[in-house]
Amino acid sequence: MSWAKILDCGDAPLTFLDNTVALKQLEKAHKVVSGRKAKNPSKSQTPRIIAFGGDHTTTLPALRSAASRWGKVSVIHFDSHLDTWDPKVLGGGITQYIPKGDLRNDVRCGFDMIKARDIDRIGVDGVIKKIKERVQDTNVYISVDIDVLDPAFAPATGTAEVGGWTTRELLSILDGLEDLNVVGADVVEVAPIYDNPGETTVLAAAEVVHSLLTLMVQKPVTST
Ligand SMILES: [Mn+2]
Repeated sequence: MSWAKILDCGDAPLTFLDNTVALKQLEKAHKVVSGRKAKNPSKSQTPRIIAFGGDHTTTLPALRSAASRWGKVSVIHFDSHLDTWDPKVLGGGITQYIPKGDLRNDVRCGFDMIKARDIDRIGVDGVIKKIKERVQDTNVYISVDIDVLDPAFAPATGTAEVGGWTTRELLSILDGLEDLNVVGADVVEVAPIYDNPGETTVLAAAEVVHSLLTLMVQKPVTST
């Protein structure tokens, strides 16, 4: 579509010395794009951003930034992990598995869940239908942790989990989300240093980004 312009905004400056400062840096960097309004709302679109991780922490400041521009946003979160663990329960561990209370906190955060194996029961169309029923016509932020794919399709990630989706399944689901008001997105947890010589993971990630971009281009959204 001719109206869309795509711009590489480069890397966000990020300290590794202090997580709190790092989160603020990322939010500030995100706002370089999401802080802008459409120059002329009748003729141009509000800038939207797709961020690349980094680990999944990068989604939190991106969401804060997106919310400051768009107000309430629905989050569609593709991941083999919940990522909603209560920090008080989790303590200092980053990948520590806490069986009790995990789901309780996920529900408290407002998430509904579609499990990886549900796709065998309800199919790609069933997954798309459930997502669309959930978010309806709200503004949507899509976060894709590449570990939602099976390690056969995305080995280059920090916490791979077997039994995930194929790349084709994920792409078909993303493409099925056309008509949603996608106001922001990210692809995270890609660790190219772990990739194989065929670069399976980065190829998958690039195609996921392409699908996300297509969703944004197909459905212009303008903020007030
Ligand atoms: Mn994950």
